[in-house]
Amino acid sequence: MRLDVVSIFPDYFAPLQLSLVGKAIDKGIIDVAVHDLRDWTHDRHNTVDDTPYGGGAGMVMKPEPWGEALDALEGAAPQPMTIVVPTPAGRPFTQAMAYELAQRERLVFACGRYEGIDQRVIDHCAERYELVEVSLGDYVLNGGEVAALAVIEAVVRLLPGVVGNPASLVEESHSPEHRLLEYPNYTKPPVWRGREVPEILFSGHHAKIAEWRLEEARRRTAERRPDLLADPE
Ligand code: 97T
Repeated sequence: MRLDVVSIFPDYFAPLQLSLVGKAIDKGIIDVAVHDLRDWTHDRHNTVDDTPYGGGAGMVMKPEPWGEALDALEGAAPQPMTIVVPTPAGRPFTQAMAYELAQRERLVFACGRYEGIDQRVIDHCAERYELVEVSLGDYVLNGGEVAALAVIEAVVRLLPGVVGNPASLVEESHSPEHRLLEYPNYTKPPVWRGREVPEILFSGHHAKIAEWRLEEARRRTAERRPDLLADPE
């Protein structure tokens, strides 16, 4: 999979070299290119934003640098592009969307700052490419960079060969097979600061353990995320 990221803060993406995503790069499973949007400006101040038509607070990202950036990326590699735009006005990002995006050949992350990107860029993307506008949740960030990092990690770990044991993808919270929060986990020592590991986990009775874990997962989900139990999707 090829990943392109366009941002006015390319340094935000240094952590992609680390950990599991970094290993996926080293193994050749993904190819990542981070681009500075200002490379596609032509004025002395490398201007990427301007005041909003109609008035209001904040600044809007100008369309021209984005148009040139997308044209350049389109010409740089042959795979069809899926444009991912993090925005608080997007569809809530889910594990199901991560599985969907993991099937694409090429993802291009367009990270906006300020109050967002001129809507004509979004409309242009929808017409010319596959476009996905995603939100990480109902809170406000300063820009799309942190959201893009989260989406990249969620997607890349689903690619074959990235996570050592693919079975671990099945059991985890929000996997399509298991729409529950994860059960509590324990390791050695058996007693820590007076706190014991639940007895059932020493029993060796695998069916009973599975039943206990499912019950714990359901209890947690009911407590913290009742919406997951109600949602038939
Ligand atoms: O708050 C934002 C600003 C810009 C781009 C994305 C976001 C955001 O994404 N998920 C939640 C908030």
